[in-house]
Amino acid sequence: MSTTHEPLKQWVEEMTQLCQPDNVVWSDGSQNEWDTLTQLLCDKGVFTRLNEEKRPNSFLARSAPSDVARVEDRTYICSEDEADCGPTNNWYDPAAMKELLKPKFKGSMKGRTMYVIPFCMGPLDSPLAKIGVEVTDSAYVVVNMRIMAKIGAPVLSRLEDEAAGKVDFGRDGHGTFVPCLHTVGAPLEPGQEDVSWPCNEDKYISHFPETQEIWSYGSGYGGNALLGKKCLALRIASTIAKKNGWMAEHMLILGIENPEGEKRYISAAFPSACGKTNLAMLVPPKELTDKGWKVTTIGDDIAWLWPHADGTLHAINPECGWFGVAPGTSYETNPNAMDSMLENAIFTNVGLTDDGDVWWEGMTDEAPAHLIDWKGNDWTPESEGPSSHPNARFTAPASQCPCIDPEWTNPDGVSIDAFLFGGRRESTMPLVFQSKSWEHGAFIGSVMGSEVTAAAIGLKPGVRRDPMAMLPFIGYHVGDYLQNWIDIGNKVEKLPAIFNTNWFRKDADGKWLWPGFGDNTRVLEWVLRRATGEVGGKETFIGTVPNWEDFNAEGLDFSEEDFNKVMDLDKEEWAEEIATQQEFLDKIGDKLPAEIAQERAALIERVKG
Ligand code: GTP
Ligand code: SPV
Ligand code: MN
Repeated sequence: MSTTHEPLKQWVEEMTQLCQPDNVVWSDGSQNEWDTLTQLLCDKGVFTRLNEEKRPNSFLARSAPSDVARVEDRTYICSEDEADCGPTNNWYDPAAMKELLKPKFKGSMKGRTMYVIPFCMGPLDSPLAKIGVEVTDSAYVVVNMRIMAKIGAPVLSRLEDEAAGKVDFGRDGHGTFVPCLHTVGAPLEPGQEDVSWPCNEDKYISHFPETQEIWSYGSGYGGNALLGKKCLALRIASTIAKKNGWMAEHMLILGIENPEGEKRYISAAFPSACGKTNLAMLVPPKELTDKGWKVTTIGDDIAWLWPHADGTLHAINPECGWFGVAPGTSYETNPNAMDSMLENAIFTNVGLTDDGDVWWEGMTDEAPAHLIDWKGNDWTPESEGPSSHPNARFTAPASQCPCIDPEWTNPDGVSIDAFLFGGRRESTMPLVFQSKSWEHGAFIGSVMGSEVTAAAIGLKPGVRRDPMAMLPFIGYHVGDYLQNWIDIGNKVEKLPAIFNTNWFRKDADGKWLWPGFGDNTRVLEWVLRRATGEVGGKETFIGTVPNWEDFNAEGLDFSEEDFNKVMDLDKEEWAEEIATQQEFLDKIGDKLPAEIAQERAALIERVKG
């Protein structure tokens, strides 16, 4: 296979010259290709085929212990001007980065096959869709990409037809693609035996926002290697969105239907491993389901949003699958995720049961008596350390999710009524509050904080500021990013209402103050009733909070006293909170939007008052 798209053909030829693979294979995205590659991965010992009866067409992979998550300190934004990168990203001069990386990429695919994967983020016929082409020496990447995006022949012919002037969907970047170069950085000398997870200790996840290119070196894991996800759909897309007046956000999108049968959509930005997948596909508790509350899923990780002609913000999910955190996922906490991965799924860094299925911490109350752990060793409940890595993940097709929303592939997207921001906060942050305005909401998002999780390696433990959960994913200056939020506020007639949530508050003994998971529907109910103006609230210095009378705790062992605890506002904690918010805002410097500074000043006045 090759292509009639001249620039693509030329780029693939250049990459072949540079990386010197033994051969080049164009991915067509077919079932046959999946069957061949998964078998090849089994033969090479990268994959273990799971029990065909228990988990048909599904596979387990174990990564190298040094390659288990995103590497933020090795992630670069290579803008011409350092000032366009901003204080929250690692900057490198684009020409210098290419000079640095070229010798590393040179011959990096020796002894391996180079796969060429045309992929499309967003519905193929959406004007917002972005086409990328990833060349990679990892077959693991190809099969994961097949779940996470549309790949192969249909994408390539769309690109060729656009370039030849045969079709026009008004796609931004008509006829062009984002070149995405990926190698695990482990060439094989003739006769050299391969390892099951090749990678390189040296890692570079490099983005060139001005020329819209991605060069990723040395890692085979997740967001480092599946380049359509964080690299394209967030870092590169966020720079395009800023330029063209839309938004690329680290947000889930869910649909919620009330007992009157009215359907609305909510988007929520929580940092990595802070509950987006869980909220996106939550099952309301019985008392609410019986009344007619229903939740459906559009996306669990990324939302692209734009001011729609109908006067609202519309959103699409650019992805086609879930790349979700496995530990903690169970039929108790997230049955829809569990059902999504019953077949045709890939599991990375989880435990293998004696009957050829998977297990991880939290999947069942009782651990199996014996497993092979994520490092390939025997494991029993007495073993030291968990059987699965804390950032172990499942890759599963969104189409297999029982609560997938009928609109999930609609190129026109869905209209968003509310945004939620939130992180993991043991203290200070109440269960829920509403912003006073769009600008106030943007301020709340800009100083969001969260206790760090295992989704990225090398981070200092503790609370870190993570504006709109986008800290590691903004492809440009954080101040300009916040300005984009303010600007969108002036472009949309009927803006979503903005809320902050915290499912993770604890008491003095370290126990959760809120049951979370399905019961979060109770918070969503209040959010919707506020967004539609059906219910009042109590004004506080941080925003509007629910009155106990309006909070639906029906059927829940949760008293007014419990509610007051999880909603408590402690002025001493808030004084500390505001001081640490300031440390972060100071870093942004001159580019901090005036509206954000004003909202902050107003908060300080209210706290004094
Ligand atoms: P990325 O895929 O990394 O962007 O993260 P995500 O936001 O999709 O994370 P995910 O939903 O997979 O988060 C999983 C973690 O959040 C697990 O440890 C869950 O137990 C925990 N979690 C999710 N929802 C809740 C909740 O309502 N309450 C509590 N206490 N924990 C929750
Ligand atoms: C995240 O870390 O936010 C993820 C997982 O969604 S990864 O794709 O590895 O970035
Ligand atoms: Mn994510």
